[in-house]
Amino acid sequence: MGKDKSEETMVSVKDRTMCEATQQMLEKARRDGVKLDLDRGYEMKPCPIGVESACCKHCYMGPCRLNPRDPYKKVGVCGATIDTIMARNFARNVAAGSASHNDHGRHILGLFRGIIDGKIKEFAIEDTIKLEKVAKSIGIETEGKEVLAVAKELCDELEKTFSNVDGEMPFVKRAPKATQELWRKDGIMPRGAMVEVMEMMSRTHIGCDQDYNNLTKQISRTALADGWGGSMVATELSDIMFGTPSPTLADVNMGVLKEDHVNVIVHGHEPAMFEGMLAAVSDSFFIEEAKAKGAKGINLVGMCCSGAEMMSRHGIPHAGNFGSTEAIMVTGAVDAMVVDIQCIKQGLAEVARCYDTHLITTNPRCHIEGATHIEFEEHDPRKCTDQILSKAIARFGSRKLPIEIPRQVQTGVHGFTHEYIEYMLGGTFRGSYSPLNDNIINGRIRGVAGVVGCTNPKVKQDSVHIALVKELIKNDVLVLQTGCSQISLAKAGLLVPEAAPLAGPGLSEVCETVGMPPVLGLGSCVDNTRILIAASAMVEAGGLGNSIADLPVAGCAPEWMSEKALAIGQYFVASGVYTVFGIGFPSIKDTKFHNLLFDGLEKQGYGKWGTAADPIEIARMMIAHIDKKRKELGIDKVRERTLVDMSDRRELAS
Ligand code: SF4
Ligand code: MSK
Repeated sequence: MGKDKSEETMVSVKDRTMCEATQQMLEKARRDGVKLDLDRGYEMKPCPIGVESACCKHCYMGPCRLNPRDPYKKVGVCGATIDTIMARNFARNVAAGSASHNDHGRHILGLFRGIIDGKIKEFAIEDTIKLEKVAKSIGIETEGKEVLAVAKELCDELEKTFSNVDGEMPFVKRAPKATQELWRKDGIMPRGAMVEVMEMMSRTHIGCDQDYNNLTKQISRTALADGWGGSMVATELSDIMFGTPSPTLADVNMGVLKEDHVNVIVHGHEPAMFEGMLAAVSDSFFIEEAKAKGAKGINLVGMCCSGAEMMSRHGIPHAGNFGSTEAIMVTGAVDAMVVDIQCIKQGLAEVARCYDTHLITTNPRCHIEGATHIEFEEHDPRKCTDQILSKAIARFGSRKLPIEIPRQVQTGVHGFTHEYIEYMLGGTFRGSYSPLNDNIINGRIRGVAGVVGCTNPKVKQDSVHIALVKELIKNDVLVLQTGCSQISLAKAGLLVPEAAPLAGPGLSEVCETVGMPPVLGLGSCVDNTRILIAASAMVEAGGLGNSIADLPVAGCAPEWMSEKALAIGQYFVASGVYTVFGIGFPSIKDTKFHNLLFDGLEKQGYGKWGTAADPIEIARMMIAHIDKKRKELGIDKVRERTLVDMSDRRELAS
């Protein structure tokens, strides 16, 4: 039988992913005649006009296509220029990303309110110390008040994050004063998320805002409403309700599946359903049921951001990131994959069908054709979780397909937070960011980088994350990670203190003294807000300038794919951080809009965007920015003195 065209063009599995477990499953899927996202991504040839954001379909006089090679030659039917078209497209991406995180945050707030009102009894307020700290951070007086009274006040105040139509979002108070002043001066202080997203959508309608400068202001405001709004609400209230993470050992990769157990994977973003599943799997009734079917027990594992959050908080094993969610079902060992919202590929339904796995949607905002829907309700979690477990146990009992579980498992330390960084470096009694700042000022740590975000089948899964982070730590840049990127590096074995020798001499000295890894995992993609708070704490600790834009820090999403990633990138840029995206960026080089994002914003006192595909090039750009900030702060000379190499020493001695 002749090969079909797609088989002829198929590249080696080693070129599709760095992850050996995913390679093994991709190979098996090909043998089984099942197509995975990793191959679909290779075969898809994106529209060359769309990829550069040179087309508009905001009205039906179009769609209008401009020429990315000669972008000012033509305008749309309505007269829209390339700058307007790119700015409006970017604006709607950011609005969608911000809406996703705010929707997540709003539901977490609803759960918090349900607990306070006594309507939800299955969850509780776990971390009262954090409750008090967060309340105080936005000016709520806590002295002499009962826990529930403080919680109620915090809940009412945080409601404004979403519902405000005027004024300022509550959590913006946590940003450095100078950063806040810049936002006020430029009229981009976020009010409420709903109004920002609504205004962004309205301003990008045909015939409304057609000045890329003015559009960019609302783009920043909508993005800030994510980072300092819904995402921060989600992170902080999840910590308060489910416990603030602290470093914990956890296993990562497909080898966490167990052939002799009922395997249940939870994948998505909101922690409530996963927490509900965690409570249900320890019910002796289900353990006995599983045993009656010949299983040794029930094995609950996470994937993607839900997984990263539960791993950070409870040490639950993590089976893989976004690029492995289809591949893992090829093992045949997944008895149920349970999903809630965001980053759930529709392709999972077909792969689940091929491998006789239950794909179960649980959230009213995310149904998938072909999946079973069992709705999760926070006031009665067991109604949903028990049905899921019964299905998974029954599937275990009737497994027909051969099982093949890749062996790879990597143990690492996860669960760092901005609170823990403060404690780890400053100790219990003098917890502060001053020791971190001191190490930056004395040059042992050159700067701090946030490396975050998705994997994307346009590039070899995990490869850019791993090469970039290795290059950064080698150059004494401390790396903070979240989301799927954290899982890439965990699989590569860098989230352990033993990875310290891979770092440059200064960073490895700090890691060895403190006993920390050179790469700190902070959780899921909403937990990028932990990086915002850490950056604000660095400014407050002193010696590194007055605003986030002054800090020797940089960010990167090297294998990004989602609109949420663009919203995150823009809130970092608008907060003052140089942010580099791999894969490509939806704007055309040398256009006015592109130049504003990649240069003009920095001149206005913000961060700026950068883009490059090669990980070493990305690292070089980030390090150059960190060094530029060190020079502006006048701490560049200290570093040169601190990190003398052997030949310098010989020279000094002679
Ligand atoms: Fe074309 Fe203008 Fe309509 Fe966009 S808004 S599709 S550029 S006519
Ligand atoms: S899950 S947004 S693929 S990090 Fe948050 Fe991963 Fe990116 Fe989704």
